[in-house]
Amino acid sequence: MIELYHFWDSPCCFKVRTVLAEKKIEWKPHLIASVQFDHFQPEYQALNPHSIVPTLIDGDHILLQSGVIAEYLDEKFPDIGLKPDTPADRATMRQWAHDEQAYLFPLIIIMSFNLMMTLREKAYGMDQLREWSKRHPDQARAQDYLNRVSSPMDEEAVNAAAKKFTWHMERLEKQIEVSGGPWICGKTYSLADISLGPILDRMEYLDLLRVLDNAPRVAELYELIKARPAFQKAAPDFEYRMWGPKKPIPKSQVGPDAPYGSFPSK
Ligand SMILES: N[C@@H](CCC(=O)N[C@@H](CS)C(=O)NCC(=O)O)C(=O)O
Repeated sequence: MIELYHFWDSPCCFKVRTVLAEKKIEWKPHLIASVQFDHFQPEYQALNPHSIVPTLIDGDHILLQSGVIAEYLDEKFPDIGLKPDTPADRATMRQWAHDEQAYLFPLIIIMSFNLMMTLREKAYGMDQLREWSKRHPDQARAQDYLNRVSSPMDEEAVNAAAKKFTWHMERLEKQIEVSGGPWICGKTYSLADISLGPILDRMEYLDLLRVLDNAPRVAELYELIKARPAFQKAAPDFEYRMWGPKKPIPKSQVGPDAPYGSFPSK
C-alpha cells in the first residue's frame, strides 16, 4: 500500500493528498510532528534527506517533491487522468505547477511564518519550543527558528508578499481567459488546479483572499476547486490546522501531551 509521510497543515502534502483522493487510492498515513522536529530525526532523514514533507513510499520506491509525486501518481494510476490531452496544454499545466512551487509557495512561507508560526511562542511558550528544538540536529538552524518565532510579526513583509501574490493571480486571470476556463488549462481539471488549491486555501486561512480582488476568474476557479469532494477529503480538519488569523491561540498553553502532529484549538 502507498504510504505518505505528511503533516496535515502543509500545502505540499495537501496537494498530494488531493491527487490520492481524486484517484481514490488507499494510503497509509505517517504523521510528522513538525513543531517537535520529527522531520529532522535520522529515521525520517533516511527517507528524505531534505527534512521536508511530503515523502511518498510505493513499495521499494521513495518519492520526494510534491509535484514529482503528483505526476508519478497520475502515471501509475491512469484510470482517472489529471492531465490535459495535448502537449501544449500539458506544458501549460506544468508551467503553472512550476510557478506554484517557484513563486507562490515561497510567498506562502513568508506570510505563514509571520501570521501563523509566530503564534507558537504564545501558544506553547518559549520554554517548550526551546525544549523541542533540542531535537534539531543543526542547532544554528534551530536557534534561527526560535529567533524568528519570537520576533514580532513583520507586517511590511506580509504586505509585500501579498502584493507579489496578487500580481501572479492577475497573470493567472489572463491564463484562464485565454484557456476559456473554467480550469487553468481550459476544460480539463488538471494537476495545475490541484497545485493551486492548497495555496489558495492557505491564503483564505490567512485571511488574505483580497489577492483575488482583481481576478474574478481565479476566484471562480477556487470555488470550483473547493466544491470537489477530493479536495474536501484532502483538506486538514480544523483541529489539525495551525493557529492563525482564523484560529486564535488557546487561552491556556498547550503542553507536550497535545495530540501527536496536531495543533488543538482548545
Ligand atoms: N518543494 C517541496 C517543498 C516541501 C516543503 O517545503 N514542505 C514544507 C511543508 S509545506 C516542509 O516540510 N517544511 C518543514 C520545514 O521546512 O522545516 C515539495 O513540493 O515537496
